Amino acid sequence: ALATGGGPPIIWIAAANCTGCTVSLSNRISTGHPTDAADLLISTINLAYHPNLMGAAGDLAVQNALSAENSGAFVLAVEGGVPTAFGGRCCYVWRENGQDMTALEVVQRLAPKAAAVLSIGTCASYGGMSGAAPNPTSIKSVQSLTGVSTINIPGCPAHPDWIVGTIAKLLTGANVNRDSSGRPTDFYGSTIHSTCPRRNATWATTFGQEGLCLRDRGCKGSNTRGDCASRKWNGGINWCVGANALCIGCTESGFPDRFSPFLTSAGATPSEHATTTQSCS
Ligand code: FSX
Ligand code: SF4
Repeated sequence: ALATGGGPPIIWIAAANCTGCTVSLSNRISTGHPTDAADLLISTINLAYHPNLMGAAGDLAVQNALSAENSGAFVLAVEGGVPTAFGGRCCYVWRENGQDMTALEVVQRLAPKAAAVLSIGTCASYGGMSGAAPNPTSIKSVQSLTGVSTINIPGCPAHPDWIVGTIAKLLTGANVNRDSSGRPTDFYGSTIHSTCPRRNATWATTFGQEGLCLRDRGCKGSNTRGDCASRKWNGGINWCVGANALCIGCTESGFPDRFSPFLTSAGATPSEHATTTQSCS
């Protein structure tokens, strides 16, 4: 589907976020088509607007977005949560007819008209980092703001394959099956813990112990869904647990608050601490 280069234009809006999801997308490296970000952007998808990756700037860029909006069928991708405090004036996305437009205005206008709405990253999907307590800009997720049922691709950042794979599926016209949190089951169908190679290993007692399970150090893998253990990151080089860092729950709603502080035990009860078994199945 991607190889044909057809398909509806994609308007990518940057709301309140760190641009990590765009950086992650730019890191795509694959043996399959599209092989990298340039292949994706130049030969495969019709990206009408992206604040960081497009060649156009200023009025020309905004006109591209507005033409796509008026073309009938477009896909809206939102990166970042949407600030609602102060009339949305913490976050402007572009200038239109001489007026600065907030993410709040643009997302509310475009989402109901889009053929599909992708919430890219945990911020757009659930609030994420940008909506962390005390949430001074009253961030909302795209779905809670607009009432539109979004396809959520969480992760802080989202994996490039999760983004590209979901767009590919949309272009084929196939149904994107989602779980109760709006995530494509193709990528978020199991917990990190259930596929982790350290699942039967002894619990690590400190950091830097190669190959040991990080549960007692605070790993959130048993409460977090994603295929990081098999897919890995940075072109299949490594992943958080593989680098002896723990899973911090970044694909889940409520992240980061629900999983903080990160470096404390993820649910091991005092009685479990007292056992000598110290490995989990
Ligand atoms: Fe949030 Fe993503 Fe984390 Fe950053 O879009 S999911 S802060 S990696 O850039 O929005
Ligand atoms: Fe892997 Fe973390 Fe589960 Fe241990 S707790 S097996 S490190 S995902």
